[in-house]
Amino acid sequence: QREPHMAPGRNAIVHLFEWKWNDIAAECENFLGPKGYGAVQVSPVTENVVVWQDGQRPWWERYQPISYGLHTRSGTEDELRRMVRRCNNVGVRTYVDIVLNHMTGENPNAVGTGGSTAQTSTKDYPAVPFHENNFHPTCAINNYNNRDEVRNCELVGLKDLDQSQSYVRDRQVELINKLVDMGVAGFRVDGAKHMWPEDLKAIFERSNNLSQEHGFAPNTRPFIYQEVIDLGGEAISYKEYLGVGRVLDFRYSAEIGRVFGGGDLLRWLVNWGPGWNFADGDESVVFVDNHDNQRGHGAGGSSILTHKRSREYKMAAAFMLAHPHSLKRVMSSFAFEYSDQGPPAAAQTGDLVSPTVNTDDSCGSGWVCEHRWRQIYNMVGFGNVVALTPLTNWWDNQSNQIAFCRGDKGFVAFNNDGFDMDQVLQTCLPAGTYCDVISGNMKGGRCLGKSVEVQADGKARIVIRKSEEDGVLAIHVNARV
Ligand code: AAO
Repeated sequence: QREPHMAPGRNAIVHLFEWKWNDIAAECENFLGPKGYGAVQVSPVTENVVVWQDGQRPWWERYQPISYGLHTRSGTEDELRRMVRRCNNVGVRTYVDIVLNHMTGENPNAVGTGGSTAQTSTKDYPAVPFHENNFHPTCAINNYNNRDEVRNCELVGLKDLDQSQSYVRDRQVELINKLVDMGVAGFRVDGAKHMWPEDLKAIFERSNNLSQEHGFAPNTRPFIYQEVIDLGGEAISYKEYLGVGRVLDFRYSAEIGRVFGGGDLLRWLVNWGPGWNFADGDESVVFVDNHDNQRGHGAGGSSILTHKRSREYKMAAAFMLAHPHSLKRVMSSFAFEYSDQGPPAAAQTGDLVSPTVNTDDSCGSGWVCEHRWRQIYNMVGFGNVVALTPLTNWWDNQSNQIAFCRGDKGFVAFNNDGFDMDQVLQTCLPAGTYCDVISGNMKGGRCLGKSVEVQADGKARIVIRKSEEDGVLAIHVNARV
């Protein structure tokens, strides 16, 4: 089901990777709601096996369910329930990252975040319960050109559930419905490529309608977006999954990183969208980076831009959010030095540490919080102002300076050349003085960044110097001086 069910006027998802439920609830009220975010994707909610490795707990333990209880490092079931309600109350939807493909990997002493245990060598998970006969026989995925192997064997040794069994489906439908009844609006389906699309369809078709008690319209179905890594050249195509819901578009992530990382001229973005071999906008969810490819897992390799290359990253994120193509997801990370490194946590217990907030709205205590960077949250706001308007008046200098209008609501320009941009361009906006929301906020009617004077004919002098902190300028009708 492809409709995201966001509140009116909201359009972007943010992934608060590894955040605690209580902190997300507060973030919905203090920041996501006020800044116009439409939904939060949360880390897996199901109880997972605890993994200690090199004196710390890797982030990826969350992707190894040991039961369908809802007690994780992010908090208890009650805390999750309260979070979903508090976020819905301020117009922010919750999408749950759901791990249906598998349970844990091999683990001689498997104990979960809620105290459940499992006998992994015999595929015995008494807390669900799942037993050996609920799993596919053991075999490894080596060949992505063999669709049966990809779907019936084990992804990196994770015990592979057989979703064709009605018993397995029943347990998974129960999990989904428990979450939907809590007010959850959608699901990011982990490892969808490793399950048969007809099984996923059968499972999600049995989900309850979204909860009217939580403010959803009658007969509305949960939003589904699936992780199907398809860069081309493998047996499985993302198209097989469109009957279930949207797919995460990994080609988009790889290409936006390649272009803004300097691998191509910005002028070629003129036909950004299906012309670049992407899924259609209403079939996909797009992103600059995700929790895997920002650290070398999954797909995309070295072309992926992350917060570590902040200037290029902000330009790519601004372009994604300014452009009409598809539904956008913003990544919000914790700082890391190596790929297995877990989120900020207490050394002895592994309990998660909450993010702190600095006076400039950015985060501390080891959290990066890209979603709190002015250049990013103001472009989420820009996207809300220009929603549904077409892209018009494309301009470029045949190199790395580009600009375009979104109807008569917004205008954006980018300079990725090694020299200043200084041009008189058509902005499509009514005459007036506008505040560039990239270089500063509007505060008390004053613009703290650069101002742009739009003339009666809609033209304005647009300047982005190469020495500036950011290579973007964005103005819209809701930020007039
Ligand atoms: C951990 C340990 C393992 C251990 C295992 C079990 O790291 O050593 O064996 O536990 O004890 C995450 C981590 C894993 C972790 C796992 C469980 O990333 O390291 O394993 O939790 O704790 C494939 C899947 C895709 C998956 C991705 C990581 O298709 O679904 O691998 N992503 C999701 C989650 C992810 C999570 C899981 C799934 C599991 O987002 O966080 O894993 O729940 C090709 C295929 C892709 C495939 C990649 C990587 O990609 O197309 O489908 O992704 O290979 O194997 C070019 C190609 C591109 C290719 C890529 C990489 O870019 O164009 O197609 O190269 O070769």
